[in-house]
Amino acid sequence: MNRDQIAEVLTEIAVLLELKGENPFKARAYTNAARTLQSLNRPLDELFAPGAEHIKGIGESIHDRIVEMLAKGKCAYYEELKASMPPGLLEMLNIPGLGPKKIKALYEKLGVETVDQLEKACLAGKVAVLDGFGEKTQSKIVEGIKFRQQYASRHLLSDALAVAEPILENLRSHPDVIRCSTAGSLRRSKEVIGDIDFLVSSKNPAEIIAFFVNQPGIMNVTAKGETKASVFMGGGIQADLRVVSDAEFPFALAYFTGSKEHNIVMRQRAIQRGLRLNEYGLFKSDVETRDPKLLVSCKTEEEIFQKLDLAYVPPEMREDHGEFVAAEKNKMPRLIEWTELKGSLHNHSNWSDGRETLEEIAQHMQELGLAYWAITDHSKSSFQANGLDPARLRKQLPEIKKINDKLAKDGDEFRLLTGSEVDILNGGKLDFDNDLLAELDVVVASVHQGFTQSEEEMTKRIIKAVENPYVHILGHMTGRLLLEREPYKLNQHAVIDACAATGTWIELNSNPYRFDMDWRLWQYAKEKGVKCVINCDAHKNEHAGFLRLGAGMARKGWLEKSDIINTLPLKALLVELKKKRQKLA
Ligand code: DGT
Ligand code: CA
Ligand code: CA
Ligand code: ZN
Repeated sequence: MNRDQIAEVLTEIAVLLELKGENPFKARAYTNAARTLQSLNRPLDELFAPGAEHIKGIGESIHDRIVEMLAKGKCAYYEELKASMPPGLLEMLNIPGLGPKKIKALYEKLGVETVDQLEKACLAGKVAVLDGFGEKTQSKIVEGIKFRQQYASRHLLSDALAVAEPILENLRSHPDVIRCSTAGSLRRSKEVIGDIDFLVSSKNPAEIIAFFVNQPGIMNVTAKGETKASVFMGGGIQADLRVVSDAEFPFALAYFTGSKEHNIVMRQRAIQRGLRLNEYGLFKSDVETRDPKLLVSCKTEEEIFQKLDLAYVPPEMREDHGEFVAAEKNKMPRLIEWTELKGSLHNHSNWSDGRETLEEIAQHMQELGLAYWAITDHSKSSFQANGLDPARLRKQLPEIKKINDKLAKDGDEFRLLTGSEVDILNGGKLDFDNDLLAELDVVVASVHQGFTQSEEEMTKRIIKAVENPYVHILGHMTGRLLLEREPYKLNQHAVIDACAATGTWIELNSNPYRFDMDWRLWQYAKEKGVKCVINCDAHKNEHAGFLRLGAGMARKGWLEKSDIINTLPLKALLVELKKKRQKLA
């Protein structure tokens, strides 16, 4: 266990003792010991070596418990204390305004053991009438519970980015900031974010902390120290900032970028080389240390990887998903850049449930500098999305041609492509006949209803659809909506195999609720030779921006430019769009 972890256990022991109603001096001794521990600079291994002099402010029994934690990685006394108490009580400590004393009273007088029970008791007015509580405290607790629910929740990548990017910009322009970056899951481009992590290097941490906690959009400052702070942003997203010296920056960046799983392997590699890697540095030492005299200096993350005989691993790949094997052999993929994407092949217009007209879409996407944009409105079975029947679709085709003719006449190279997002019906039949599908440039096939089938039925249904020679792309493979709807049951590997066998492409749907197919499966798909299409599934012009998020997910799936169909220029794309039909039809 490291210093922070041990200090945390000591602090929790103090709280548990208070909750138990033990002698307050005993509890305070643990709190003080935790603080003392944090303030000592020498390595713990030295301070608590056998025979070492006892430290002032840490009594005999606490000293022994620290020695135990260093040796065994756990503390029996703490485990016992915790086991003797309903776990919900500790959880209540996270509610603003509730301390051990109040929690103890609620437990003893109302039998409240969980946050849920506490909320019910408040709503029934039972808390207000207790001695030392009152109406005001009761409503504060209810508020605190609501706040905590937001705190505990997780957030879409897009929401976290919207909050983080302006703050990062502000930090970057502060004169005392030397280097700064996001870290954590946000930097790794995870599809769902717990909290936002910022890292800054500076010679003036106090100034940076003060600047940070005064950023616009901050609702509440939950912790503020000399070199770190935690805040709540609008939307209930928590953000942490750490300020380090510039020499520490690359090590802290690598550490706080994670993932935890990735870090563990990095640390192991360091140990195998007689080194120690932690958030403070890489040290020539075979025990945990932060002694600057032992530091192997690295100016960048790249150098840290180098010292561990690894090629640089981009943040998106740091998931312990095979990156160490690739980096050892210097066989890293050259990951896709979103600027290499030339358009999107799954999008809607106001003919179905999209917002803009065909003309507005064409103009906007052309202005963005894209090369093409497929219009794939819904088919008739998606009546809730105003899906097109064959007659309306056949009317849409000449409208698109008209726009393209005008573009050609003006010497513009941008083109709309015709298409459909055709429903995969129960049993795998498509919503349109092949005759009609054959007239379209791009056919995306997706499931939009009948989500509750068995895995076997759903797998058969989708495989049947991808076997259709006119289906280019399998749309949002699992139907999941992140934080809202679970994926339907599906054997995704079997579907990938079927796509490989038929030459069907799989969509990486870049809508931040979807990111479907999941990044974890792309390495397998790539191995099988399946191509990816990074699609916006745009329902508004502003959804073109999803391309960047989708590329982030593709990077997590190790995808390169050559794996992704919509990096092709128009001419090459049109050739590719004919291949499956030529082979199978
Ligand atoms: P999140 O916030 O849940 O979306 O995920 P992360 O990865 O941002 O996690 P967070 O914010 O708790 O911590 C940021 C990074 O710090 C994490 O990715 C790895 C590193 N880290 C935090 N705690 C530990 C730990 O106990 N051990 C190791 N090896 N790394 C840790
Ligand atoms: Ca985080
Ligand atoms: Ca964090
Ligand atoms: Zn769609």
